Amino acid sequence: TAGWTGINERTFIAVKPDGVQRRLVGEIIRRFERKGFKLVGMKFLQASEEQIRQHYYALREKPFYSGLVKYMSSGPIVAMAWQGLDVVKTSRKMLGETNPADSLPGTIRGDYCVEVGRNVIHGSDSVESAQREMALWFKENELLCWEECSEHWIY
Ligand code: FUP
Repeated sequence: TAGWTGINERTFIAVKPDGVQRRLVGEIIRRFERKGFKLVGMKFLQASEEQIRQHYYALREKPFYSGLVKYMSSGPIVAMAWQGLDVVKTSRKMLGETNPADSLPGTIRGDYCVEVGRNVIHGSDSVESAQREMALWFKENELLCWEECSEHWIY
C-alpha cells in the first residue's frame, strides 16, 4: 500500500460497533460515496481484543484504553478503505472531532452521537497511520484497484 498519493491516497475508516447496532452503516457509506471517494476495500467482522489493542497501540497508556478495547470488540464493525484526493484529511473533517460534543452539525459525529466513548466511526489521522491501519485490517489482495468511467466528473 506504500506510495499512494494524489488521487490514489487511501484511508482506513471503520464503523464502530455502536454505529453498526444503530444502523448507520448505509448512511456513512452514502456520505463517502456522494463526496466522490471510491471504496477500495470493505469487510464486516467482529474484531478480537488483540486486533483492537494493535489498532490503538499508541493509546495503550490512556485511562480509557481498556474500556475502548472492550467497546470496539463488543460487536461487529465495518472496516473500509476509501481512496481519493486528500482523503485522509477530508474524511477527518467529515467525521468531526473525536468528542462528538465538539463536532459541528453536518459532520458524522456531530449529527449522530453524543459521547466520546460511543463516537460511531474511526478514521485514520495521517497518511502513515492509514497505511499502518490498512495493513492491519486488510490483506494486500483485499484492497482493489478499479476503474470508474465517472472519474473525470470528480477530477
Ligand atoms: P480519533 O483519532 O478521533 O479516533 O481519536 P483518538 O485516537 O484520540 O481516540 C481514539 C478513540 O478513543 C476515540 F475514538 C474514542 C476513545 N477516546 C475516549 O474514549 N476518551 C477520550 O478521552 C479520548 C478518546
